[in-house]
Amino acid sequence: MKIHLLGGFLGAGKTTAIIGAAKLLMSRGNTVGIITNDQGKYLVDTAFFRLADLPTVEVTGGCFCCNYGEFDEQIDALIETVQPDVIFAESVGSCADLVATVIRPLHEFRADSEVPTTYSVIVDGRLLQLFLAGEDLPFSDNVSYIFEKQIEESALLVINKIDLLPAGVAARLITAAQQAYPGKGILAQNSLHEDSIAAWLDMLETMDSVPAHTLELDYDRYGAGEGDLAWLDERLHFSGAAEQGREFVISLVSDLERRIRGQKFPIGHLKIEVTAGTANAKISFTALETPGWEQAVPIFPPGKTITMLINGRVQCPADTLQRLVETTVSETAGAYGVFLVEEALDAFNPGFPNPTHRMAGSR
Ligand SMILES: Nc1nc2c(ncn2[C@@H]2O[C@H](COP(=O)(O)OP(=O)(O)O)[C@@H](O)[C@H]2O)c(=O)[nH]1
Ligand SMILES: [Mg+2]
Repeated sequence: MKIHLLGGFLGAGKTTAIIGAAKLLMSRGNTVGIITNDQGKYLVDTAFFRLADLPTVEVTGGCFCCNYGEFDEQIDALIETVQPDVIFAESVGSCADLVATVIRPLHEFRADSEVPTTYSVIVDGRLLQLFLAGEDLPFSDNVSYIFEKQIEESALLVINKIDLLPAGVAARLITAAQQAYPGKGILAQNSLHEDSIAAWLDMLETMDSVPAHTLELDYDRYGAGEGDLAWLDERLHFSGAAEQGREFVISLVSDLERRIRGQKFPIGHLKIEVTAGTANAKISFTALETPGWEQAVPIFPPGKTITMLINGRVQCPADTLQRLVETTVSETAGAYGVFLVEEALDAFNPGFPNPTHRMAGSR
């Protein structure tokens, strides 16, 4: 068995890369299991993996590092249920210091500690380009500090969404990254493309992606950055949208995005999973615009209840985010004459990270 741990900022493409890799490995006859992780209780990523028929367990209510025992139990749960050849574990996008707090404890404490573990840090190529050009990222200084430290920690840096950059810009970015980070493995990737995913998997087979050094991390700044990003998860059911289900969903989601951006609240990640009968969609917004997202929204079968799961990580106070979301939902439901049931709602600014273990290198 192997464990591939993924880190990297919110919206960088971790879930997308895992789905591509899991499908590819399964087509080669491997058994795959997935562990998701986030601050709240109802996770869009888990729903999304399960919709893709991938065996998925989760660690909720905090990151792997602060819930190491739960992470360890979930590895066992996958071993008991699916006996995976490969486990992919996706960490919270605002998390850093995973080598010291997750990988070294895995090697130290697990009976199967000889299990090869890899660590990939995924970065959105467009944000990396801004960062290496010395421009400000669209986040507070403390949040940008987390972004920077995640990259610094990596031994394998995956520059993702390379397809969104013109070829010349992409080539210059790769050169700039190689110059800025000598000694790191650097891979440019399009996680929507099978060949590109295959190249990443080949690299994980052949290179040691776990750094031997320990990241120097100012936990005060890291904790402040975590706290700057409010978490919200909300599960909703809408009935009575009749033929207008698609328009209703598009109207609600665009209003939500417009109002958040209108307030100049930076979006780490805003993910929405919508299902009705057998139709479903995942809509995803990150710091940068997502043109054409409406195309992912199908026509929902009339008469079916539309269930929506919203996960937001937005730089603002949690109560402000909660009010904004609740107002948008109720106003849009009112405008479409849709009957709304709120099943669950939680919003908070995460507390200070307090890892279960922190083990310094060198391995
Ligand atoms: N064009 C393009 N889009 C991508 C790529 N990887 C991820 N995305 C999109 O980026 C958004 C965030 O991806 P996701 O995998 O959820 O990010 P995560 O938060 O790191 O798990 C989604 O809309 C994805 O479809 C890529 O390589 N190319
Ligand atoms: Mg994800």
